Amino acid sequence: MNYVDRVLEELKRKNPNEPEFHQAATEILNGLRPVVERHPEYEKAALLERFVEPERVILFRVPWVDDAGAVHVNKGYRVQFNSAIGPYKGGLRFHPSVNLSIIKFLGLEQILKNSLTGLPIGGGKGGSDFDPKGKTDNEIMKFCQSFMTELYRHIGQDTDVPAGDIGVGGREIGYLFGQYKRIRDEHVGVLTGRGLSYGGSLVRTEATGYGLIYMVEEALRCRKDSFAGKTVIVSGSGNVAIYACEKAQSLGAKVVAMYDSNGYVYDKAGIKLDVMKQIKEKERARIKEYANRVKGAEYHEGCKGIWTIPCDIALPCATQNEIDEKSAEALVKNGVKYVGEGANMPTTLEGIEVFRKAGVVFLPAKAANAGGVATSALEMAQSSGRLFWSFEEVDRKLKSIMVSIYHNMDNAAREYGVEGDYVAGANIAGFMKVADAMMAHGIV
Ligand code: NDP
Ligand code: 2IT
Repeated sequence: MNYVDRVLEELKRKNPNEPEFHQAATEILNGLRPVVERHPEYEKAALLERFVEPERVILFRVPWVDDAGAVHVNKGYRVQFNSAIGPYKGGLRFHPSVNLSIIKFLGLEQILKNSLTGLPIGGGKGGSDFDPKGKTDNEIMKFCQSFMTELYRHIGQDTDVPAGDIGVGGREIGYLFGQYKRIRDEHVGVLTGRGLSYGGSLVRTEATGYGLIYMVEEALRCRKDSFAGKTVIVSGSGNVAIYACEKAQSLGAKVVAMYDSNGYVYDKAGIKLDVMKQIKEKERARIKEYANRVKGAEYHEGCKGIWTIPCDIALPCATQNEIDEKSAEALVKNGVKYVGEGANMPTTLEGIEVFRKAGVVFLPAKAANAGGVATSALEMAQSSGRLFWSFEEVDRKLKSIMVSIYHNMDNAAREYGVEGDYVAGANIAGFMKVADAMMAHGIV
């Protein structure tokens, strides 16, 4: 049996019941087949076996008391996956679906994503099965304080630097930072996505969505095309989705549909982002509200239908596996030309295959959504240097990072004989730097 197949088989045997982790590992290792063929020394050093095994997994109890005085217990996670090229870096996800498989898939992806940014950050991920929906501000604060009361001992500005992800935004980072500072008595860049008054960076809020659009824009530009006049679907209506929508609209695209986990809105005239921001960012209400407020907009229960709306460009920005084989087929049938993944692993392996066969330009998550973590690394740089860069300066750096990532994955795909296959290209380009560092460090 060849090296990659053997490692994948062993991984599935040693980590049963972790389907998301298996899926991410399969996608990554399949892309690395030509690399390990060219580098037999990797197999001798058991490099892939070490690469897919987290350096450390931390699991902890998070007890908290709600406003009515009832006691709740959630699970807390931090997977410190790989620190070969820098301190562990990656978000925290608060969502009832969170389990070890999901945190490990996200952590594994994060290693290569962070490497692709070209900045010195390793890979990690964490979170909790806590459900922030319907909780009061006080309950969110209580939960965040309890979570940090355990997490603080495992993180540090040169060790592990968490940030946001699903269910963790500016408000949660504020509460987490407040508790860290109180326990450690240190005002340092231990978390990113901080508020601007206490060490945050301009553009971090917009970074993942803007970065996604900068990459798609570069892919369009290289094909002598642009966003102007394109019909776009953006799934989700959270941090990534809102700022992807904003930047796409500013470049002349028409975003016609978005969703939350209950259903989608279809607005043929183009999403009114000020209304969407009011509902989602300010009121934390359901997307259904949009159709009550905007004339001509339709609301449909359930999410899947969004992918049957004709579009030129599809940007899944909500969660894993939101585009399955059927949805991919519907998109292709309706003429989709570009798919840019704002969420992590939003397309199933079968869905990716449908896009590949149809010749859709497919920009995979670890490249396309790297703008968020790249700007987190810029926040870390500003914290260490006690600096504060202007919006324009951070935005310019973000754009140049996204354009470089696009060309690095494009070149890697060419170099390894899989031209145009950006799934393989991103995996290869991200892996080479990590592999080099791991080889230099010896067997650790
Ligand atoms: P938010 O919590 O701000 O928003 C998440 C959005 O996705 C909400 O609209 C939410 O709907 C929807 N959603 C979540 N789960 C589901 C589901 N099971 N089915 C349908 N819709 C769902 O998160 P972000 O915008 O920060 O994250 C979105 C994606 O982008 C994630 O995959 C994340 O890992 C990825 N990402 C985020 C980065 C960041 O900087 N924030 C960086 C790189 C990637 P509802 O409100 O109903 O739950
Ligand atoms: O998936 C991701 O890259 C993030 N959630 C952002 C991580 C970060 O550290 O900014």
